[in-house]
Amino acid sequence: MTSVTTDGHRKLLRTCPLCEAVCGLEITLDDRDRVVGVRGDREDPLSRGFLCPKGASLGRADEDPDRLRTPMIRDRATDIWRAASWEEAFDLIGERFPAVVAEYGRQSAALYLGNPNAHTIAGMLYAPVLIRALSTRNLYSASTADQMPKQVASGLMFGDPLTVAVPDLNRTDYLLMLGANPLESNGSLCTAPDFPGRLKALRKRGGRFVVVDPRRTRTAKLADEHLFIRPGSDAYLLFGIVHTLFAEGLTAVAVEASGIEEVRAAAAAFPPEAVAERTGIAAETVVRLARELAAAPTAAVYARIGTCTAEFGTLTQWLVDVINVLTGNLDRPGGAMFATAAAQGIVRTRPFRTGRWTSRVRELPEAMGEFPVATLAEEIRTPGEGQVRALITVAGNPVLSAPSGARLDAALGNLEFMVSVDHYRNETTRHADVILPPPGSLQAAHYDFALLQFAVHNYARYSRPLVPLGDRPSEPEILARLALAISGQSAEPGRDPVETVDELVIAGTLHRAGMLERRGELQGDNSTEQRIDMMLRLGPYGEWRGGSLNLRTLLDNPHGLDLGPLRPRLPEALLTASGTVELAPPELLADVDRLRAKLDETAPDVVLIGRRQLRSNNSWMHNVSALIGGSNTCTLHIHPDDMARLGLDDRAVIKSAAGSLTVPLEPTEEIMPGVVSLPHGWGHADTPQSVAREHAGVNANVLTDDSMIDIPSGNAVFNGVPVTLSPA
Ligand SMILES: Nc1nc2c(c(=O)[nH]1)N[C@H]1C(S)=C(S)[C@@H](COP(=O)(O)OP(=O)(O)OC[C@H]3O[C@@H](n4cnc5c(=O)[nH]c(N)nc54)[C@H](O)[C@@H]3O)O[C@H]1N2
Ligand SMILES: Nc1nc2c(c(=O)[nH]1)N[C@H]1C(S)=C(S)[C@@H](COP(=O)(O)OP(=O)(O)OC[C@H]3O[C@@H](n4cnc5c(=O)[nH]c(N)nc54)[C@H](O)[C@@H]3O)O[C@H]1N2
Ligand code: SF4
Ligand SMILES: [Mo]
Repeated sequence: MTSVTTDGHRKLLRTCPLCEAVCGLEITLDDRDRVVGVRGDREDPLSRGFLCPKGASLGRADEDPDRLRTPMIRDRATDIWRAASWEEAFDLIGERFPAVVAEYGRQSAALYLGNPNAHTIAGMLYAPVLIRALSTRNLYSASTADQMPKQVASGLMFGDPLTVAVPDLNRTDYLLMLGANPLESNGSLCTAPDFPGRLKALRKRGGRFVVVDPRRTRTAKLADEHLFIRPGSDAYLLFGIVHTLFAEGLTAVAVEASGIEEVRAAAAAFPPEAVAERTGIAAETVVRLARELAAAPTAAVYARIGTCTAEFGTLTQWLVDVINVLTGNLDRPGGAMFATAAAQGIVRTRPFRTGRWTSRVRELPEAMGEFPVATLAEEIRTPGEGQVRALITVAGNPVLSAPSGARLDAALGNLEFMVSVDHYRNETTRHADVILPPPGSLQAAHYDFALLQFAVHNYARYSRPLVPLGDRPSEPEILARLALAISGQSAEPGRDPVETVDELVIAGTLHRAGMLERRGELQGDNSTEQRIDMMLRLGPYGEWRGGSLNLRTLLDNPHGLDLGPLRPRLPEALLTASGTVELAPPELLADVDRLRAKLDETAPDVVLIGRRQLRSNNSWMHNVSALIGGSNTCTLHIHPDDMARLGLDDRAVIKSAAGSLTVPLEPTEEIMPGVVSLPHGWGHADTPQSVAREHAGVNANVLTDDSMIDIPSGNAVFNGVPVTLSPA
């Protein structure tokens, strides 16, 4: 949908691809397709005009002159980069990558998929082609530095790791939020544009909002109550609540659930008095929280990254939903519910499990087909059969985002061949032999296959590309050609490699659905659109499932389509062996022993946690000058009492078991004594990105330790890392 203004500018609509809030944007382009304005799309039924500073800078990010626009090839002997044609780049990959695999075997190849893949059509629909072409077990992603604990807990309880409950934010009467700061992050595993507005609305309608965080964040300031908690101790707090619910007869289970007695028995070891010291939260507060949750007409517990990237991440995520079940709030309006996404994704038929195979060096179990990113460095560095020698990264910067980043940095230097698909030469891609740059986000079509599964209101929106590709390949084409190149094949002359992929997927899907004869009905300008049309038709609102939704509907509704409030989905959504919500998976009960054993351990003097910044996006928007400065700088938050106690001035040396850094200090009373906070994603001193280099900061993950993981999920531990501080 385009409207042309008098000055020849065009206003176009699309979804913001930058964070999980999926805001609708109205973008104004001039006659040379440059972005002259970005506004929130007021007619988007979900985001209703909301926009944050990052979305407003989308044009600046796309047009950043430091972005790569042509493939780059590095000469290993001199470390000098040169621009190359796409043909030359793919030819080189086709020559070198298969040669490494031929010499060392399939497992010598690895793939790392970074966070933006969850936002792009390329990542969701075409990265799987790379996975198939590689056929290696060495698959890694940002998921094990992020939400894997939630997926493992959900997978074990509900049978499917994508069946993740979200707080019914628009209707709940009581929200207990742990380890999330949506006023900076705009929310995660809870797709809710204008999260701040939704929280204010909750309070305005008389609801209660409680935040648990070692920092008094902007989100905490908006709450009715904020509780400081010792980092890494959320599982103890939640167990204290579970204990109280049983002890006081406050349970009111309203879904088919099994394992209730096992949970009661496990919780016996965690009475509120026993967890108070470890959490820093008084026993009577724990009891009160349990009573409030039970008494509220509806309530939801929601926990995010602060609790996932912690030593007991999976247990914490499990206990969140245990409480949602015990208080009768799972799957009911106002409680914790499951979205009904419009596009049919992977159809799973068997209950989720982990550990179907294990990693070579540390024998860590796979989860969702991946190994923990915390073991990637040692898989590259440890000699032997199956040692990783060739790596592909797509939209990731693990040197800054994975634990023990400095170790990984060194390990990448040992690879025999590396390819990166990325806009930038950065801390990770500088190790590549070839960088393949995707086009700008406005040159890509957009549909949120992943994030709409976690929306707080059912909704769908499809955007066509706003700006033509010119002579550049789309990211789907880059991934499809890369898959061919690493298999030692080249594209068939006259055949579009994306179309080849799509035709196979469409035929396979329709065959399984017994609908091959309907191939001709699929509409769309290209094979990607036809594939999306198929996924919509086969989805729960789809034309082929008794509804009416298809691609045409979304094209006719460019502001997005309101598909209604969340609705109960159990028991249909369950894929567990028992057909019930399984409250006591043995894999999780096994980890409770570890939790209990650590209850009485003496806490370290000072521990490190992270934080997110409104005008930042993990590691990669620090080259957009409009977003840099102010609160968006890399400083260590520390309580003034700790500064005085440790004799610190404006800078300090901070040391952990993994490494040490010199950091500028920012004293603030909004952090607990004994806790310090450093944002991740910084550390750009050696980058060719001109703006980011001037605001380099330090890499927080030099301090985090890849030997520390959450056992059931293999997830990295970023919060609660023991550190010492001394004057610089
Ligand atoms: N502006 C901006 N938005 C982003 C991103 C960004 O970098 N910048 N990144 C995006 C990504 S990839 C994600 S995954 C999401 C994450 O979204 P959120 O989960 O909201 O992430 P944070 O804002 O880091 O909030 C985590 C909070 O956990 C607290 N915390 C730390 N340790 C603990 C602990 O042990 N217990 C408890 N209870 N709290 C703890 C921290 O103090 C922090 O306030 O944000 C996304 N949105
Ligand atoms: N200490 C600490 N570490 C953390 C976290 C923390 O809270 N604390 N958070 C973790 C979390 S939640 C996450 S998600 C990870 C993120 O970890 P990563 O995904 O590894 O890192 P990002 O910084 O998101 O890097 C994204 C890369 O993708 C590129 N890019 C952007 N858009 C596109 C695109 O459309 N296509 C392609 N091909 N490339 C693109 C960018 O240039 C950038 O290089 O970091 C984790 N690391
Ligand atoms: S909140 Fe997220 S989706 Fe919305 S404009 Fe900002 S970056 Fe984009
Ligand atoms: Mo993330």
